Amino acid sequence: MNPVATGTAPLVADPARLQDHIDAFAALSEPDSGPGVTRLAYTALERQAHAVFTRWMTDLGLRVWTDAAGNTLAERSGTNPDLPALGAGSHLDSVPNAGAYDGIAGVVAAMETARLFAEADIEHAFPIRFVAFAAEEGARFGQACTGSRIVAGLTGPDDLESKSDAQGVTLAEAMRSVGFAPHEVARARWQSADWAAFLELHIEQGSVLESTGTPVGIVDQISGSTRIMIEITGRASHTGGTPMHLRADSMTAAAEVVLLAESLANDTRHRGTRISVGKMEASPGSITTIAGRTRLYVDVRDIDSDRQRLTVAELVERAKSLCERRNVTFAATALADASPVILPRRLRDTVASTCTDLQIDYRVLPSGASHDSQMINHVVPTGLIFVPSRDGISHSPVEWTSADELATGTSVLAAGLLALDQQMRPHATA
Ligand code: HGY
Ligand code: MN
Ligand code: MN
Repeated sequence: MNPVATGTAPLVADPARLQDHIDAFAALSEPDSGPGVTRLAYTALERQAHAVFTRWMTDLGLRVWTDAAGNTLAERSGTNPDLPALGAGSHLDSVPNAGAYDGIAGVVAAMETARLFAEADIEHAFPIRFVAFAAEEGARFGQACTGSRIVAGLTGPDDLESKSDAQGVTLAEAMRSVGFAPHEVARARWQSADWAAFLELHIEQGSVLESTGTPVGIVDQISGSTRIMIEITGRASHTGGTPMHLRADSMTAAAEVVLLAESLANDTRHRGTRISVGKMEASPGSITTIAGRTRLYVDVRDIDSDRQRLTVAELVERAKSLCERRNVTFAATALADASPVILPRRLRDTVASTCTDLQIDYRVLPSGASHDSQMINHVVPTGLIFVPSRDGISHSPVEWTSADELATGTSVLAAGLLALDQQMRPHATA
């Protein structure tokens, strides 16, 4: 093993190898699911992606296991097995019709880091665990970061039984369908004593890095998100026979709620709040029937916890009264709620000094998207490294990050882990 002295030649990630791995994961997509990548939480395809990760990491000689939540961990031994682990990783599931980089970039960067350490026979004191999280996307069940919430103790068996997808399949049923036992997820919990620090690399999913020409972002805070389903019930009736003044139209009420949400987010009181309605279901969904019932799925994001929750309360209150005025009924159901998180300064500073040592420009910025880092930071001090997203687009087939940009971020990830390994050693074994 080569001890990594400070100032040794930096490990340089291989762009072509990174791209090959990105392409291999991107190929694992639901057949006939339309453009982009569709690999939803707790599906056979997600498990196929974990099997690929398992194979590649096993081939590198790491000890690999999958926990009760479906997260896969690969450990490279350190010289001092009594030390807690350093970690790196991200998620392998996607939203429907996604790009190829959200989550995958961080897993591929972790894999490349493990390969660089193996090829250079790098010595580190702390064991290092490379992690592929399960079920980070909330697209299917509403709640984001289920795999990492479970290890952080933020989600338990009851949650898993109560959340379901558009087909009525619960999170628990989906877990069972791919071989996991929801009632046993507590076994996957991480203990703070077992972990020293964790770094996630992720695409920015915004346009700050690209617009400022900055190759690396270091995240200081991650937005929270509150997600609700609003159900508006009117009266289905004939679109030709029912005069306008005799209607109880749930779709027109829903349209007014969507515009209300947008106006709230643009209100000067809500400078950082982002409210979206990305999904709406009208029934019976016939062109010749006035919509009797319309469901809206609302996502409220903010880096200010109070403002996030107060905005949701104001939206619900004002939407309810507009429905009363329109003579339709209103009901709101909570789907998921995650608080904003401020990531530890110490890790940010380590990644920042790593960038400086590597002469790589960086920028500290908040994350509008949620991440596994947000959850595991409850158990282990976590850092989040961003690489640029072209045109700031994500959750879309046109999502893209160049292999060179990913290689730059990966080199920072690898060097950052080794810097933490040096910095965090107990003095006795330094
Ligand atoms: O929804 C999010 O922010 C993340 O992509 N799960
Ligand atoms: Mn993601
Ligand atoms: Mn995502």
